[in-house]
Amino acid sequence: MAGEPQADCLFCKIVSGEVPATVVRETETTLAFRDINPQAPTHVLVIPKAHYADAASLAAGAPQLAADVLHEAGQVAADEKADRSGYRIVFNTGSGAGQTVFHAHAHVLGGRGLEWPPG
Ligand code: DGP
Repeated sequence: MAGEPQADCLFCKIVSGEVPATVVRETETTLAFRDINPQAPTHVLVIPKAHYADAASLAAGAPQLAADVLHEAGQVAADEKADRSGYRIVFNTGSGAGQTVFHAHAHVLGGRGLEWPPG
């Protein structure tokens, strides 16, 4: 059920502590941790602690929580000083767009020049 922990979800396991991660920020509702395969000097994932499969279902099912994730993404960028030169917040949505973990997450990418359009 949306919002409930999923036994087979990697990011739910990071929330519970079963799988370790390098956590950089935490609130009551969100967790931010470094991506295991960084694509930029700053590459942090911000997730809702509650399980939603992707950004759209998060926004539809829990709009305040979606706002919390966006707020924390901005805070991560400020903490990492990525906001000085610009940064990107990315929600890959669906396997065709590169989503591999089906627990909503914002990638916060910064610390280098970022091209447009993305690949
Ligand atoms: P996406 O492809 O948008 O679903 O992004 C999933 C990201 O999750 C990808 O950039 C790699 C990252 N990732 C996968 N497994 C782990 C893990 O065990 N720990 C951490 N910290 N990141 C992970």
